[in-house]
Amino acid sequence: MTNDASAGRGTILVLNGPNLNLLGTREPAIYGSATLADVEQLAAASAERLGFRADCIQSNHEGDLVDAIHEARGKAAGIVINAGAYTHTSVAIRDAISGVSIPTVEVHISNVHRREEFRGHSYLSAVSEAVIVGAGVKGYELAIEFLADKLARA
Ligand code: CA2
Repeated sequence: MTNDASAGRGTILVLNGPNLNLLGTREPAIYGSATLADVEQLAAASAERLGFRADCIQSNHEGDLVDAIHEARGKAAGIVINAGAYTHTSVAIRDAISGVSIPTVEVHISNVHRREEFRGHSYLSAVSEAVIVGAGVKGYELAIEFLADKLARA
């Protein structure tokens, strides 16, 4: 979903990875009750409030996420990414983030450090400006606020 209402300060790409299309349908104790559409609306409203446009993309495919990051070059001022399980496996997404030099914030809805040990390692954290975990879907709003603040100071 793209929100075209306000693009004064540019676009923030909001990327969601595998299985996040199932948000709100199962596992509410871990991920809450908000749906992906709710998350994208929250991101669009947060971006618009701060003078940006949110370009929201969800894919279950690693290469699609890599392509979306590449396509952000010259278009997006910042990236918010919840790469889902690819967080813990994907050197390709890490290299894409590092290759485009766009300030990126990694978001996880759940507190990955309170869960299985494998979720405690992220390939993306070292190439991200900030990491927000365990704040629920509010994490997307916090990430956009962080990027807006950072871009205002750049
Ligand atoms: O906490 C997060 O945001 C995660 O990125 C979510 C991923 C998980 O693999 C990461 O370790 C942490 C999984 C998203 C799956 O979302 C579902 C939502 C409802 C029902 C089933 C899956």
